[in-house]
Amino acid sequence: MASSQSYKVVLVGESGTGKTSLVKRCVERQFSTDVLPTVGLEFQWKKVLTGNDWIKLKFWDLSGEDRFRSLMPAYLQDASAAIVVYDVSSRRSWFAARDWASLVHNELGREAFVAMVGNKADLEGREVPADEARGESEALGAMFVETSAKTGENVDALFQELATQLPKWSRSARLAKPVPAVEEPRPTNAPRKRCCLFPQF
Ligand SMILES: Nc1nc2c(ncn2[C@@H]2O[C@H](COP(=O)(O)OP(=O)(O)OP(=O)(O)O)[C@@H](O)[C@H]2O)c(=O)[nH]1
Ligand SMILES: [Mg+2]
Repeated sequence: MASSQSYKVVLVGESGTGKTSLVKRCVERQFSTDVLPTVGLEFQWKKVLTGNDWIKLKFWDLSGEDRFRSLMPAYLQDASAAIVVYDVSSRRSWFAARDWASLVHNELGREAFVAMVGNKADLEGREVPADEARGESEALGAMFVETSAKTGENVDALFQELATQLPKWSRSARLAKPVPAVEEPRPTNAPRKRCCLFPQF
């Protein structure tokens, strides 16, 4: 019988970069221009099939607003991975993303699985060149990918890659043990590894 493991995945990054939209695209297959800013924290989850195993990704989606910053240490506790989101049309959000990655590393250790995600790849007027972000992400030991929650570009690939890498990562790093399903919150809303999909990582 196929096994099942669950992992806590936190989404961080400047407000408005599209964290909630990425989760919504992944879980509900939808995109909305009317999505409201997250107040505090939102939970969602998604089961992803990798090989014979169902991997449950439990998303902790925190508001990017500064007033919620003090929640970060508690929020990051026991996280298996962090998705750090920036907006490719905002250099400021990229600088913020680098700060968020440092904060994640400080809280979870240098071995934390971090994905740097340049969202809104559909927009014209890019301010963050992909090559620059990829290079800096590699230097940070983070996976890198550009996505669009609007068109769906690379969104499934991102979460599929996460589900594929996390079991290997937690086994080898012995960092983030799968969290028992009984502890999971209810959803709201009513050494580095080489990735197969992102060979640059
Ligand atoms: N063009 C485009 N717009 C996007 C994309 N992703 C999100 N948006 C829009 O960006 C705005 C902010 O998206 P959210 O998902 O609320 O951003 P957030 O990071 O969750 O923001 P906070 O909850 O405030 O931290 C919304 O108007 C979305 O419709 C994208 O890939 N492309
Ligand atoms: Mg949000």
